[in-house]
Amino acid sequence: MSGRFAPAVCAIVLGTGVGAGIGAGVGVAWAATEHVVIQKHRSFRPGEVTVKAGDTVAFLNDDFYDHNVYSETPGSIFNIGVQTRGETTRVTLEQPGTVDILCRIHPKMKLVVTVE
Ligand SMILES: [Cu+2]
Repeated sequence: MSGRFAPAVCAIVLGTGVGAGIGAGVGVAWAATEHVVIQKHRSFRPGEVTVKAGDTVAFLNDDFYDHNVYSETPGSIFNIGVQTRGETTRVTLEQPGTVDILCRIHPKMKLVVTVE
C-alpha cells in the first residue's frame, strides 16, 4: 500500500485501540506500562528491567527494612525518600539509556533499568 493511504488506516487502528482501552478501564490503549520492582531481603527483584521511555517503575518495599531508592544517572535523577514496609512509589523514566538505581540505606542494593 502506498504512503498516501496510510493515514486512513491509522485512524481506523487508533479508533479500535481507544475503544478497547476504555473497555479495559484504561484511558488510552497506548498508555505507558507500569513495571513493578520489589525490594525484598535488601535487594531489588528483579535486578534488571527494560522499559520504554515514558514507562513507570513502581517501587514496592516488601521488606522488613526501610529503603530509600534513588538515582543519580543524568537525565533520570530522582530520590523517592525513605519508604517503610508496604509503601509503593512510582517513578516515570523519560530519558533513554541505562539508569543505575541504588538505595541510600543499603549501598549493596543495585537495580539497572534500561530505558529504550
Ligand atoms: Cu535499602
